[in-house]
Amino acid sequence: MLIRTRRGWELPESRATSEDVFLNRRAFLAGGASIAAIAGGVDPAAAQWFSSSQPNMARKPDPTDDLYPAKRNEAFSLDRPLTEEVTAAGYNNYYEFGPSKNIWKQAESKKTRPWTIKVDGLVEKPFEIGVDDLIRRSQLEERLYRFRCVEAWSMAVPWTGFTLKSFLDIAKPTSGAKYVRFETFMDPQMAPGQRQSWYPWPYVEGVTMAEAQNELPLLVTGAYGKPLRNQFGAPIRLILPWKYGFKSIKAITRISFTAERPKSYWEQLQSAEYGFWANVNPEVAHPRWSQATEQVIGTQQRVPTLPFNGYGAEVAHLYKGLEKERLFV
Ligand SMILES: Nc1nc2c(c(=O)[nH]1)N[C@H]1C(S)=C(S)[C@@H](COP(=O)(O)O)O[C@H]1N2
Ligand SMILES: [Mo]
Repeated sequence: MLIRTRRGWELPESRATSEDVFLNRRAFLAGGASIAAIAGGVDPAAAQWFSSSQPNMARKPDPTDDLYPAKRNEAFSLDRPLTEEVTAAGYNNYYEFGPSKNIWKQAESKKTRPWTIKVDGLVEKPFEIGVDDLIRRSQLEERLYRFRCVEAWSMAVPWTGFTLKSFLDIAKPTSGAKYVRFETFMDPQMAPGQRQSWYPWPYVEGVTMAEAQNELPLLVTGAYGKPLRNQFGAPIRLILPWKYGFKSIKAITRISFTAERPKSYWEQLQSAEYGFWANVNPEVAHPRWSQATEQVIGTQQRVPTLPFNGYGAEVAHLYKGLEKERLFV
């Protein structure tokens, strides 16, 4: 067995671009994790290091197999090639299963059925719905979206899902609802990362009602023309293509409508570095690295990062009058 031990405080700063490098330092000091998550775009060699183990591309049968591939919505086209499935499936952030990018294997232990989603808070009537029920009641479509992680790497993925907007018709929020709060499953037995008590589990994210009503946010249930793989956040996740990747929460079990702004997982951990809005902006550097360019995973290319990740025409208007807020963190 190959054991990589590198003491956290010895990481060269140029490679320390991971969202949780700070945490790993704490973990090392506490004698915890033995793998440092130091991948990101700054050092392409580091990115290759993480994709050195090829994911197993065989898939188990899924109760929604008959719904895929869904019809592609041609309105969402790309300025770059799609990332190869095997590349995207072998380079993930999923801290419930560990701090490395190479968690596809660990994520196989996630049990994705039965799976229910609790809908509560400021809604006409709280309810629970089985994920297959929800998927079959919704209109699935495929969209090609760019995806930009705050660590300055990017990919382009054909996601399948339904709009968050369409889900609002099912959830029926009341007029007092100002935010939508999403929560990931909590099961430390199944997800070893959740046994690490210095993380504020479960993973939480949120958007405003105005953002939820926009055409772009997708509740994603598939990728590459198939039901979602575990490492991508099966059976259902959010995708917000104009925001840094950490906003796109995986494996959702609860959706709540609130009057108060939810405090996300990363904000709870490090509010100096991660805030609520997290809109992609090449001009606002992360406190520890530039956001001007991004490493396209699976290639040797670095390309300029676009404001709102190239989706400004669709979403920039949502932020008028909010200029005083930390919109790009
Ligand atoms: N529940 C949960 N959701 C999550 C994460 C996570 O660790 N746990 N990581 C986030 C981050 S930092 C990124 S970049 C994307 C990665 O999505 P991908 O693995 O499909 O590329 O998922 C986001 N959603
Ligand atoms: Mo990320």
